[in-house]
Amino acid sequence: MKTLTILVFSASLLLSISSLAADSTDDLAAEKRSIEEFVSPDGRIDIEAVRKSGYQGTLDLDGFDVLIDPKTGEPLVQVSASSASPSDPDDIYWDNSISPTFPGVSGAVLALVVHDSNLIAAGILTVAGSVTANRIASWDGTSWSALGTGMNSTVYALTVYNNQLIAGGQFTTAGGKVSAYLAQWTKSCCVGNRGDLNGDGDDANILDLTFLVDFIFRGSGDPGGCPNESDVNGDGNPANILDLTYLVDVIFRGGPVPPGC
Ligand SMILES: [Ca+2]
Ligand SMILES: [Ca+2]
Ligand SMILES: [Ca+2]
Repeated sequence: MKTLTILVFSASLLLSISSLAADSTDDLAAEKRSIEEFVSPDGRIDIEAVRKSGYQGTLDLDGFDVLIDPKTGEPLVQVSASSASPSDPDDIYWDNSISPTFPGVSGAVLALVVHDSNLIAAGILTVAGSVTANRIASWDGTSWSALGTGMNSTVYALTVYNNQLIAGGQFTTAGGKVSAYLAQWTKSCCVGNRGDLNGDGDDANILDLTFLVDFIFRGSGDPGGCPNESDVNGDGNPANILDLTYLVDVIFRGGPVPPGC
């Protein structure tokens, strides 16, 4: 009987403690109300709602940032950028390998597009990975590379038009050339058909032939600047004897025009 009395006493004591704890939690909650209760949809603090509630005391700012409207000086409330759950199960799907903490890109990315199987990122960045990439950079799945010397100011938009990458923004030069606000990136040095070995813009003429003869037999000149143009027959090997015979065929025997780039 004595044991039963002790048990009943212990149980009622536990109940008292737990209800006391619940009461004190309620009291704490009542002491501090979230600012969320008093924010209007446009992010302003609804003083009228505060007055009507009759509440006085601390406002809980957890999950919110308070900013000052630069024009009016009025406080503005917005959901805190850091309030997202730190351990959402779907976080496993985010992969930071494209831009790890260091050395990802050095500034904001404002535009993304896929061009020529690469991801092109542009914005205000000036470094991507370990390369200098002024406002635009290319990600090939493994590493970053620059697109020439890039732009002298912010790139806001990218698109692909006629297979060419087009950038728009506040820049006035692209690749060191005047290119106000719009620029086209021509990745391939080869234009149209192959055969412009000397790089003068004309394909497969006598000047290209003499250039190639000089290169093969006299070791002068360098058609390596644009391998696709100097691979006249398109077999993957630039500026060799087969390209020379192809070129001779084109010029003196009416052979087929060199394949496209
Ligand atoms: Ca050409
Ligand atoms: Ca030429
Ligand atoms: Ca060839």
